Amino acid sequence: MTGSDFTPRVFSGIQPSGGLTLGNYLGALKRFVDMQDAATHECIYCMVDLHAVTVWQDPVALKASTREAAAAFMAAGIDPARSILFNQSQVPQHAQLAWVFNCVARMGWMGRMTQWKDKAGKNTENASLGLFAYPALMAADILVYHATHVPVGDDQKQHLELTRDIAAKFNHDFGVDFFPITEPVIEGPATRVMSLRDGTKKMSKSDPSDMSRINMSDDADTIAQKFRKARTDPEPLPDSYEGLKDRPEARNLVDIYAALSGRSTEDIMNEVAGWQWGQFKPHLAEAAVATLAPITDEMTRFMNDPAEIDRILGEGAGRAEEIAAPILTRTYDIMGMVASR
Ligand code: AQP
Repeated sequence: MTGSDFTPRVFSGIQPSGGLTLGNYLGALKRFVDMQDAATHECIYCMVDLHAVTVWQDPVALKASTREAAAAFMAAGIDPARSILFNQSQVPQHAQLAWVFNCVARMGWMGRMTQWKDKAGKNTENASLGLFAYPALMAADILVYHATHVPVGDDQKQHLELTRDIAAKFNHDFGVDFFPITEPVIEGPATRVMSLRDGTKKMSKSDPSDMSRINMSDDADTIAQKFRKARTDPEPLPDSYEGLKDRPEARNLVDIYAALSGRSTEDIMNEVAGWQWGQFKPHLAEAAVATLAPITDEMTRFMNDPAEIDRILGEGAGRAEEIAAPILTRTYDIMGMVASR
């Protein structure tokens, strides 16, 4: 059975491990909104707090970041009446199915995950068991809703492949066609926005340097300053996108500008060929502010009413659980566990 035999359903999530970045916006949030607005799929979006705690999170900061992320989702255009919006820890079936998948996935599969290697670094002895098992929880997040499509940034491609492997192994081991083989949706001009300090590293909310990223909560002056200080090289902009091949920082800024302005990179190169960075960077900052300022204002408005955010997340969790609970019960049943009370 493939994804096409199931109800078209989208699931995706963002870790509330800090304030969301322009990378999260362009690579994920903006596309979540597009999929909601296309109205071809039921959409389920989640603040994945159980993933966030695979590395240390200050409890007060985690609560604030979860509400801030929810505000960012809604400010960017997620409508909780049309999409289901909630935080992961409120729906217990995520963790319950993750345990099942911990028993389906193989140690070797998990050990090959590049995110595990990157985040655990050399000191794997000291990394949490949760960080190692992270991809099994991600598979559970998706499959507990029988989601058929998952919009993500490029960095999540390997985890999505593992989700497909887990679904296929479960179906094969138990002789069923129960879990869909989910399709990743990795498309658009900004599937990997890079750090402003190092064009070979992904822009990340947990990078120690705040100058490496644009936060969705940054004001216009901060955005202009971060782009002004963004690392580049001494050469002017070339007349073709090809000319950016070995210039990662330069290419990143052009990619960001193309994504923000909704234009092709070829079109952008026609406009900016021969420009110096002193001319291009203010232009880029202006485009970023034009996109982000209305969203940031709306985020502030939502964040002024945390009780309302909590109410929306609670309501979303109830709707999510209505879908997840029977799928978990059926999973237990397939495995021979007595699930009814
Ligand atoms: N730089 C990026 N460019 C494009 N897409 C990105 N995403 C994240 N960074 C970029 C996409 O955003 C979604 C949510 O990601 P996440 O926050 O759950 O985890 P992450 O990918 O690990 O993001 P961070 O910012 O790097 O988080 P930390 O620092 O906490 O690990 C995903 O779809 C991701 O692809």
